[in-house]
Amino acid sequence: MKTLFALAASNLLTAVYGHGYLTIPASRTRLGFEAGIDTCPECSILEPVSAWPDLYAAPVGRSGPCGYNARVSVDYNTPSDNWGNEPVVSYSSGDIVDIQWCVDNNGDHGGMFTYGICQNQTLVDLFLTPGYIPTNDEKQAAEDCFFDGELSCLDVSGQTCGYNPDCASGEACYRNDWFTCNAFAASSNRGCQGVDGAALNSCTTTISGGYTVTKKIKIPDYNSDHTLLRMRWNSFQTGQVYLHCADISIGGGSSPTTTSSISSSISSSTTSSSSTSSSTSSCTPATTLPVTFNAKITTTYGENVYLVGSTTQLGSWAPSSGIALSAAGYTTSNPLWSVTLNLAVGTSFEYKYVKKEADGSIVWESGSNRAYTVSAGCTGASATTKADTWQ
Ligand SMILES: *[C@@H]1O[C@H](CO)[C@@H](O)[C@H](O)[C@H]1NC(C)=O
Ligand SMILES: [Cu+2]
Repeated sequence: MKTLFALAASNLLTAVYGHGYLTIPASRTRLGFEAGIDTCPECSILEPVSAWPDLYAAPVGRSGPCGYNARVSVDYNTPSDNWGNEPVVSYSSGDIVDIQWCVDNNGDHGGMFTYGICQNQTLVDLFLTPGYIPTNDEKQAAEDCFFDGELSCLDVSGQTCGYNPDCASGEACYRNDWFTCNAFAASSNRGCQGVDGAALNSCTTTISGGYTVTKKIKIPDYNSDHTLLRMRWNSFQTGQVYLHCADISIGGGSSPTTTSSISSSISSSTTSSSSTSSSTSSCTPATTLPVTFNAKITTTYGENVYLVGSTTQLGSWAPSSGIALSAAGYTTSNPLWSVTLNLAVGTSFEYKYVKKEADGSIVWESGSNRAYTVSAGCTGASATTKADTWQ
């Protein structure tokens, strides 16, 4: 692993120009490029951020789920004359469809990519309202919702799932090397061997020519006359995340279509923030506070997950004394293991997740220890959430 990182760092100087963007369905970025507004569609980048190995760590900031291209000062989180006013494609619930993005030849930085559909129309509507640019908080809330609605590669039966985060570290499908050509761990797998094995210029980029990267997704059981498909690529080699949206519609689902106006969502968020501030005025500082650890960890039947850490409460690094997590919220598309602990305010500790196999053996996470500090709060505060992904 060390060697790989050293190699990646030395490539950095020559590979900083790469990048990619969602092409099928036509993303807002692609439409901006085709309209002549965006001169480098593959350059819409959230950077510098921690993009690896915790795929969920980096806040989306101004980039939002749909991307902000700083080169041309275009925010794709709001509709314009050329994108966002209507769906570019209609899907039906249960459809298996090809989704494609285009990576530039000069720097397909490896890592993982994922697609999501946020099933909260109130949130998505913020991104469909002409003239309205969502706040950074709204962008983050939507991104969290896209993570909740992550479309698992494994939902498409028979699909090879390398490069997708629903494969856990250690599984054969867990891949983070070059998507297409010139693998950066080069000696044995140099050449076009990646996701599509596609030819140079099989899609359009403005820097060095693009290669297509295609995967199938399964459209979820959901209805919306106008919603968004979000692509997120976490680069392995650089501190970069690529975010893009396409406007789509989905029919045929069993859940009812809901519509709500932007004004109602804004006034409800104003109401909730004012009620929060009024409750803050009667704050009794808490000595312990609840913290919910939400860990995305793909497991097989018979495997269980424990949190083990540096404090006695967390088992003093002995897996046999660790805290068991619950799989009550676990689904294929969202492999969630969860536990809520009451922790002493001000405590700092380190921890890791372990998998306990059916035969009792223990598998530790790789990487460095995770760290957490319990910050101060009021008595009765609801749990703080710590989102983690198996590393
Ligand atoms: C949808 O998002 C809004 C705005 O964040 C939130 O108030 C509402 O509770 C969410 N609805 C559901 C069903 O999660
Ligand atoms: Cu790049």
